[in-house]
Amino acid sequence: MKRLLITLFTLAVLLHPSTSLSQQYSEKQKRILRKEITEACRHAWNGYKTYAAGFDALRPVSKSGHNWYSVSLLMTPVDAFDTFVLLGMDKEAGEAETFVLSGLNFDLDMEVQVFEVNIRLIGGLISAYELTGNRRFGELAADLGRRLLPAFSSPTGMPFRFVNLRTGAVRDPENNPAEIGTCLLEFGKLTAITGDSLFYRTAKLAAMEVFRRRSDLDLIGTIIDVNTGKWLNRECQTGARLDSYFEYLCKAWLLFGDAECLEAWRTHHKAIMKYMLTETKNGSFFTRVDMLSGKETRSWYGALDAFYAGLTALSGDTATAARIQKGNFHMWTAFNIEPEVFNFRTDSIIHPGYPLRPENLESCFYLLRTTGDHRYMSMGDRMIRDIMKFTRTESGFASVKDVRDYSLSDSMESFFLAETLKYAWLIFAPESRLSLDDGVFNTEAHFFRKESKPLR
Ligand code: DMJ
Repeated sequence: MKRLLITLFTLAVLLHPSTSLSQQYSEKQKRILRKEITEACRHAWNGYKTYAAGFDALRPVSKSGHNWYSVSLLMTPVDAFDTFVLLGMDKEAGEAETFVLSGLNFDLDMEVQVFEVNIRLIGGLISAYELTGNRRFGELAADLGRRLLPAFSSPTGMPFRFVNLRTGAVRDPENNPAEIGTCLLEFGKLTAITGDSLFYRTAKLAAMEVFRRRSDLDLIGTIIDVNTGKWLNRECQTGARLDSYFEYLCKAWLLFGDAECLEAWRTHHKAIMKYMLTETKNGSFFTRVDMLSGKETRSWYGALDAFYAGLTALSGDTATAARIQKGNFHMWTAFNIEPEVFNFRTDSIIHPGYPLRPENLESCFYLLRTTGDHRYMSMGDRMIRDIMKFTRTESGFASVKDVRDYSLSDSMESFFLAETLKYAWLIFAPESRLSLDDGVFNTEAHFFRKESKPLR
């Protein structure tokens, strides 16, 4: 009997999901991992410099450069600069700085997507300004911010998706909460830097116009017409098109002490927990629901949703965050590398790509910081090793076209340098290197220092 009990106990320990994640990392192991991640970062940058210098991004399979629009906005150097500074890669930081300060000019008769240039360029320039004190970075950020303001000229104050940098002409009123609400942090910082309150007022009004249109269940939809204020798609989810709207409400409180944003964040978060959080044997996932009825539309979850575990931890609920992260890790390990979207009830893949996204590692970082539990280092270790093993090419790192066969596609998004490698490195770095008491990361992992005076 005693032997049977011991065998059962041993089996239970071995099968417990945390067993393989119970490793404690020594200082030496962490140092080695940081070194490997720094080397990966250097490899990606060398590829960019050799094959795509001056372009927005590297095409790592064809070894060429790619621009988003007709003229390069130097997405990769701007996005990567603060990662190089954080990782102590001084030579690379100097090179990225030279690209940016000698090549960046926003006076272009060219249409850009407000959301993307805001999080990557204004975000990158603000953190560069705060890190170096070089006013030129701040001036570039403010110049781009002013050129984005005409996008908010809709009858509701919510922005159009595209704006011409020189003429202010706008296009595409069918916008989504993430692209509408994800200016709060950058525009708040621009208000602090320039003293012009218009930036934060504009971004805040836009975010609050989304909040005002929440359903009786405190949920929102996926697409809204910024001219009429009417929802065009009523599906609520935590991933694409909604993710950073929720993130910025919470972080505008942390960064600027904006109590209205805190209230909005709490309202949505409560509803998300009530109607969307779904427990399974593999961990917790957020399902998609109709904003009016709260009824499930599709049990789809993916790489972008994974950030919400970190946000939940950051906002203080580490127990729920741990269950969501268990689901995130399942998503990673069940399919070799996480797919863009899968059905968490049937464990089947909906969209099979992995474009080098950071969110799963990002959540490991926040859970590690908030709980101190080394299982999140083990998770991060597994993920970054898979990334290095399966996505490395001769000239950089490539997105995975299909996680089932590890086939690659010809793209290395700038967020790989801005976010993925930064969060990976931070997981193994001493807390003293960057304290979450001092500020918050924008949604592209650019660190903004906390403001002493509240904004509203
Ligand atoms: C990044 O540009 C940002 O993190 C954004 O909020 C979501 N998508 C990518 C990374 O996956």
